[in-house]
Amino acid sequence: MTKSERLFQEALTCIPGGVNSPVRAFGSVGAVPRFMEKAQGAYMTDVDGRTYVDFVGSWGPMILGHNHPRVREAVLKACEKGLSFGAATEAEVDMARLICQMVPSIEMVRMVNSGTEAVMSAVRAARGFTGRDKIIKFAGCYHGHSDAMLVKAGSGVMTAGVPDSAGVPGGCSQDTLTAIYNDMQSVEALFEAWKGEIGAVILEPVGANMGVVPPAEGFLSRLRKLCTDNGALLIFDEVITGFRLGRDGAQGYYGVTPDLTTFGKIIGGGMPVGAYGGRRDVMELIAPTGPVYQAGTLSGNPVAMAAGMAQLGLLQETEDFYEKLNEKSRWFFDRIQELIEKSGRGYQLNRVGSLGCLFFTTEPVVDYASAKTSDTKEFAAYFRHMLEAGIYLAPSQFEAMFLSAAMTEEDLERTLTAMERFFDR
Ligand code: KE4
Repeated sequence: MTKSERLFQEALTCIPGGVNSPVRAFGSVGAVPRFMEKAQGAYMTDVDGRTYVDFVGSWGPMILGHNHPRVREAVLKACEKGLSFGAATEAEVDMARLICQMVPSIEMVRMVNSGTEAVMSAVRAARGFTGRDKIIKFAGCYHGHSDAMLVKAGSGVMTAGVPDSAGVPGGCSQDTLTAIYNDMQSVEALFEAWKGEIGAVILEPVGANMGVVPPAEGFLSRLRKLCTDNGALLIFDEVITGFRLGRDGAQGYYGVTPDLTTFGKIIGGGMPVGAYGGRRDVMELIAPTGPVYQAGTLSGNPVAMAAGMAQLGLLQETEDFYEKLNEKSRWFFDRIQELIEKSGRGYQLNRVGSLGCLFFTTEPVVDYASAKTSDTKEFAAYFRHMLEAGIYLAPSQFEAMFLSAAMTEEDLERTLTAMERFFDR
């Protein structure tokens, strides 16, 4: 029995599913989760001493690679002054100013502790600002586990959101309407059916929780216009794309400005950090200056700020950081495309910047329904094959590959070789 197997058995006795977040349980890929011991640069090493090229990167935060010395040193230095004060600190001002500098649409920003908290708070701010309860989300987009976001995909135009989890009262999800990603008609129909009642539209500007699904040409700009014309706020959930696609995330990459943006992952440099921000006239409604309540014991924690500032600082000051990462990613994904063509299997590859997803389906993947045509059994076999080859992928067909600046050409060639062997088996 490996140490991971033993630890998993023990974990199952005292943690639901043996994990602190469901996807880590490897439930859909038929393997025992690898318990990780340490990580450095592009690699993670499990408790049995096996090292992997890591394409999960803690689900996005590790864009520089793991344990970057600048980030680690900043954290250790901050720890020397104490771990948490529950009081205002200079670090929070520095962090807020840096985010506002890097993302032009952010006039004010509030730090929280996770992407879930950021989305929950941004939705509340939008409802408070517009005085409207209805919000529109898109099937296949994931925005964390707050009640209003856990609604079944695919409800019809007139039907209120139906909970997609036990424990979510209908009252919490009835005001969440679901549209189809990349389908403007489905959004227009909801605005028509609920005229004057839609407070906000929230989406991942690049879908990355149904695998990777880029916005169709003009989709984001048409959503922008629809929201403006109807007095609704446009919320970009950039928990994944923020500081990933560029300094100013997807909104900079596609040139569309939301009213509010949510962040997570990269802004914490590996520590638990989320944030939401945007228009000053909206953010000034947040307590204590306004009637929209939101709070958090460890929000803006000085050690977490030190990690986030170090990471964002490196991203801002490193010459051509994104050009280099996106060029390396383009080269890598082009090579995968060649392997797919050579295999004759017709699989689909979607990619944007350093995010990508290989779908085990021959249907172009443009939304949740087409993503779901993927053969998840074939994906599971591919996942296990790659894991055995020392390549650590997200244990689900409906996640993304996250490339990091630490990955070398050799790491990527090794990954491509393992992929080719799978296609040739
Ligand atoms: P957290 O609460 O997990 O920090 O963030 C929630 C969230 C919000 N918005 C987007 C676009 C997200 O992708 C996420 C969380 N992403 C998943 C991975 N797809 C986190 C991994 C997990 O749940 O363990």
